[in-house]
Amino acid sequence: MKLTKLAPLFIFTVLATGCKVKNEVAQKVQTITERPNIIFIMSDDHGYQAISAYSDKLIQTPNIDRIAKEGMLFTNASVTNSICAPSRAVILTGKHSHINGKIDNLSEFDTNNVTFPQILQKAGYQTAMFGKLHFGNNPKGFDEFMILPGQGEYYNPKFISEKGDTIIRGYVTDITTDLTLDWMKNRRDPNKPFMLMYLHKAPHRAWLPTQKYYTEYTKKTFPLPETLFDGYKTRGSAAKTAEMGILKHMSLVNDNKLTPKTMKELGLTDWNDLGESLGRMSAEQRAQWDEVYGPINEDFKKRYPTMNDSTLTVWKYQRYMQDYLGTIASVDDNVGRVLDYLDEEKLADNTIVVYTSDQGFYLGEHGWFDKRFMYNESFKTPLLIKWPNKITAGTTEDEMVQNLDFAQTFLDAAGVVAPAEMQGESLIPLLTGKKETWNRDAIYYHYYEYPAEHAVKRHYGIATKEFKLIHFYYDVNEWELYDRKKDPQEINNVINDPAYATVVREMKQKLKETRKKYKDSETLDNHYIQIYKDNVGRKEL
Ligand code: SGN
Ligand code: CA
Repeated sequence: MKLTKLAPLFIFTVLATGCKVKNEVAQKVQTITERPNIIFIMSDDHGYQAISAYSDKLIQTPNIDRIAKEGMLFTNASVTNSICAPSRAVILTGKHSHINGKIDNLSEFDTNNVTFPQILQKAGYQTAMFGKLHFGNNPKGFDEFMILPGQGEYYNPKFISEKGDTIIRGYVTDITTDLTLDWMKNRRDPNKPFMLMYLHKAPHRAWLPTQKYYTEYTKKTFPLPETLFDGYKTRGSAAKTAEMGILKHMSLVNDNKLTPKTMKELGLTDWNDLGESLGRMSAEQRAQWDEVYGPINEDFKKRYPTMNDSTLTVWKYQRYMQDYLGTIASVDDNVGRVLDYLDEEKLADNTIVVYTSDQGFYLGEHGWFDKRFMYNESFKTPLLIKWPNKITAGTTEDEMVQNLDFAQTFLDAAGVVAPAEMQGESLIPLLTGKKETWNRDAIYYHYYEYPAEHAVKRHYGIATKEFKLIHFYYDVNEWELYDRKKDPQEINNVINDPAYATVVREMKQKLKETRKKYKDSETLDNHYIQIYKDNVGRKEL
């Protein structure tokens, strides 16, 4: 164990106080130095398909990949509810949405919930949060925070802190990192462990990259996903009625960056324009933007008259990927800055670094963007963790872990007993190669935000390593079953296939038991339907 920055304090105290005290101090220093620092890095809507540690078809992310190279890559990590603020509430409380009450993006987070940062702060950790929270209120349990209001903005964003609001000029991903590094370098006591939440807005819609990367990425073309033209055969009505299709629901203006002028010239109408997002750019930033996006508009004007649904889908997909991945390139650079700092300061060995997203995202699979469904791309979330003192470098873990597990993992790492109401499990046994104690065989999922943007119907379900059972219970009463091993793309719903009759029976029984285990019920389903009805019409936080 290295004493790093504690060494001078230790030596001084020992010289000054003599032998008996010497032992006590040594013991104390040992305990303090053993407690790891924790850096929780989370981006917003970052699908695992866009991290080269998982797949290098779309982008190279060498810095994020470093976390897996120096630590562990989870191939089967998922969320309990694939939407922003609810996912964050699950992470902070270690409780499912139906227990912590934050079921959607509309209601405020109930700050009577106890969160793991509050517990760590009480246990002597320094705590700080920078970036996107999206709760509609300020976080508790942090010595310092600077968060974006609501979704936040890419250019010249506003930040909220206890001292008030500030607009910081520049690009949100760089600024969030500057704030994070500034806290680590200048406002932290090096003699105490810290827990830092470093939370990117990117790559959330409407995908505005920084100049360097929109210049680079608008020149690229990307491979088409196999299910881009999915017709949802065998799927139920939820997939068919969802409004997240690239062709029909992705905005040519807001998302694909056509100007209102181009739209008018082509006689096209659209539901949205970039209003505030582009409006926040300075004249210089806007001129640089127009230099690149102007020719894209001109080119589209020439092509549009000959386009059909299929060529327009491909054009929109390419435009989507160029901007979405462009924002990720900045996240990757900035993650590299934080990892470099840890290396330079010799903090890396005893610092747990987590990289994850608040959920996965469709990058054209099933013809979609957005998330919400329990289907693979939005249910699965990237997860990479390094902790050189404890995790063997370059390992891969395929156990089913969830965002529900973070709170207990961090408390366990800090040697603090987790409250009994927390519903996850510490990942420490998996991280430290003691897999024998891990026996989870099914995980639970429940999505609520309906009716709402993207029109994804309410559903709950369970997944085992082999199968996934989903119940769409509101508006309709439909079940779907997927064979995860034989049909990883989930295009073949086998709920009515006689060959799966036994599996359906067993999975329904397991779902019942799992709902009971996590204390979810029809009564709660109805309670949240009622609460949601009261919330509809409220603006998203
Ligand atoms: C915005 C987006 C949606 C997105 C939600 C929730 N529309 O409303 O596409 O699903 O956020 O995202 S936009 O036109 O405003 O971009 S979440 O990550 O916060 O849950
Ligand atoms: Ca999100």
